[in-house]
Amino acid sequence: MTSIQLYEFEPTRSLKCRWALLEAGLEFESIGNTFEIIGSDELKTVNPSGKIPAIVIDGRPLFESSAILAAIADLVPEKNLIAKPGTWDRCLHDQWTSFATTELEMWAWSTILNTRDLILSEDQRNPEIAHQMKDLFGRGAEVLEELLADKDYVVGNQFSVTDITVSYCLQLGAFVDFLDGYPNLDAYLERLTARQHCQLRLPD
Ligand SMILES: N[C@@H](CCC(=O)N[C@@H](CS)C(=O)NCC(=O)O)C(=O)O
Repeated sequence: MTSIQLYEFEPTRSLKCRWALLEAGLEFESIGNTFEIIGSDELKTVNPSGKIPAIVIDGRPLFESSAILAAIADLVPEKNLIAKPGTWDRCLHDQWTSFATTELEMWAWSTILNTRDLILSEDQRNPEIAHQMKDLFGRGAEVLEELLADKDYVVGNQFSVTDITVSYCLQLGAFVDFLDGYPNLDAYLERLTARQHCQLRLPD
């Protein structure tokens, strides 16, 4: 049996990895699940930046949530949680994962960092950037709104870990009120949150 240790803290990006592990039906050990795990010496042995999520699979450490999701999905090819390596759909997985993290998550996360007392101190924060970030987020959201006009899922029209990444990035946008006026994205998020193992928590 594959041995898996997930370094996580519930309200963070690690929820994507927990969601993928549950979809995969893989047993895993949860390590941390407190704020104190972030930046700890223990975590730095797996991820030198001290950030979560990080994972150890059969003794091999891996960090970056997108890489972790692909690794989890590839452990259970029979579950079709990711397009097969070498296919064009796998290229599309890479495309949309990169798109979501750089064209959506980046702007929403920057807004969260600059408007909330989380990681940056008050003198380091600049809440004024929120308007600009919303505009940039909107450009990415428009692209996905169009893509999902006649599709239920991002790649191959079936659920995959690509949807975990994309929906998490959209959810971050919803938290900072960037997601008004996108009916297809609303329907997509509702579809995903209806899944038994979904870990997204959308604002009311
Ligand atoms: N690109 C990384 C981002 C990891 C990340 O920034 N994690 C946050 C929690 S969501 C963290 O641990 N931040 C601590 C810090 O910035 O010091 C990924 O997707 O895994």
